[in-house]
Amino acid sequence: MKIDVLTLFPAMFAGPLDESIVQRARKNGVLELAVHNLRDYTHDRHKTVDDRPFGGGPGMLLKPEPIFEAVENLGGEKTRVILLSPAGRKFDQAIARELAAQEHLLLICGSYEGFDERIRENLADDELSIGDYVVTNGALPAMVIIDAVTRLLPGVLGDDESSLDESFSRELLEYPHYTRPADFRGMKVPDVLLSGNHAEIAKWRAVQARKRTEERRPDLLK
Ligand code: 4GY
Repeated sequence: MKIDVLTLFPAMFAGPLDESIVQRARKNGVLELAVHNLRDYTHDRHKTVDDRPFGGGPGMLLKPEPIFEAVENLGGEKTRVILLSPAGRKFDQAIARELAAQEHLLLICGSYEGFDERIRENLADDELSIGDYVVTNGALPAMVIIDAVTRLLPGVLGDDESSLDESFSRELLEYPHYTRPADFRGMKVPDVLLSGNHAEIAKWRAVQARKRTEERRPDLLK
């Protein structure tokens, strides 16, 4: 899969995507990632990417010309062009799976007060939000989406890493996990997990996952 990112803060992407599973996917050629500075698609002396809203009001908007030009340069037939802003549909594991099936994503990070509406209406295929809060710009949201999508690409996760996706595939939270020591400062691991009775252990885990989901995330059961 190819992912292009359009941002005013390309330096923010150094680090998170150079580690761990995403870095491994890049090295293996499963993910081809390129981060582009929106200012490189301007033509004026000041590299202007923003302007004041018609009708007045506070703040600045991302102007259409550099973003249209960038998409025309970077995009093709099979590109899914995605805006990132709090006004988008809420990103979740189902959308991550949907995106992981695409050939080419072009993620456009929001900045300032947001986008000129014509970008939304005439250029974007989709608009996504990572949650109902506002961060300073779309770089962190883009990295969240890239990370969640990359780990779903075929061949990226090894067998023992894959299991974590199951809790959301089953749409339940994970049951409680314990490792050694069996008694840490008097805090004991539940006896059933030390019993060696695998049927009982599976039953206990299913009950715990259900209980935890009911308590913390009843919305997942609806
Ligand atoms: N939440 N999900 C988000 C965000 C920064 C003001 C529009 C989010 O995706 N992006 O908070 N982005 C804002 C800042 C203008 C983008």
